Amino acid sequence: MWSIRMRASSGRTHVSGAETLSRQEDIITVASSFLLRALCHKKGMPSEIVITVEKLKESPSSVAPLPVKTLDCPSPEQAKIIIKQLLKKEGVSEISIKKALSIVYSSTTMRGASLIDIKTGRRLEPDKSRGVRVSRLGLEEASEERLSGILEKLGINTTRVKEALILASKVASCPGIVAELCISDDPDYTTGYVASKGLGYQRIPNIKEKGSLSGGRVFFVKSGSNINRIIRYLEKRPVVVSVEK
Ligand code: WAQ
Ligand code: MG
Repeated sequence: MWSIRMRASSGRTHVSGAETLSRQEDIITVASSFLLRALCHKKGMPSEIVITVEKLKESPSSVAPLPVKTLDCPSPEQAKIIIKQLLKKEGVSEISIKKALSIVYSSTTMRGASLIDIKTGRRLEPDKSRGVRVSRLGLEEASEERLSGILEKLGINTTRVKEALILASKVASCPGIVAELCISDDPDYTTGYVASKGLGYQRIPNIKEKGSLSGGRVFFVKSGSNINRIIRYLEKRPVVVSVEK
């Protein structure tokens, strides 16, 4: 198995990124689809595109996809209420929720995710402007059709949903991470989610106003966790999502 990663930027501004795992025979197809994505991004033409193709040193472990649910939500105001309710259920404190909201609703976006202590609201990622980028994640080949089938039934079988669900399923499997909050930084994409092992993947429509440049991800971390270990898992540990028959 190979890890394929893409990052596109314009000066110091991050334009787009993507990562997946691939079999050797699919490297060219996957890498060119990432290149195409970088060249056609809504946020504009990047001035630099980096594609990394790297053979994995360890074989991936597999996790099940989180169960998917789409909530009713008419507005960003309502979305904030829903986010608070869900995160509270997972033991995230008021102050940590506030901090997270200020990050994901800010118009300065990061390339990766912020890590926030569930009690104190403190940010734990070493590089606050970049964040932590989850990498080395993918979908087991035999599960591709099964996952498409599940999402098809829900009317959401898109690359974006698939990639977000795969990411959320890896993140939820990371020891020490309690929950995740995500808003796309794409101005036209207004559905976000809250995810955790217990809550599953809960989609929130109208999480932001159409045209808004804000977006981001926050991973909520159990107090006292070993941060380096968490980052190593998120960035380096190969994980594939596998759907049972
Ligand atoms: N690791 C960590 N953070 C990431 C990663 C990653 N691999 N990829 C993106 N981010 C962060 C980064 O701060 C981006 O600004 C932010 O997340 C949003 O990324 O069910 O499209 O790729 O309908 O714009 C979720 C809902 C869509 C899908 C998420 O995110 C659905 C999306 P985007
Ligand atoms: Mg985006």
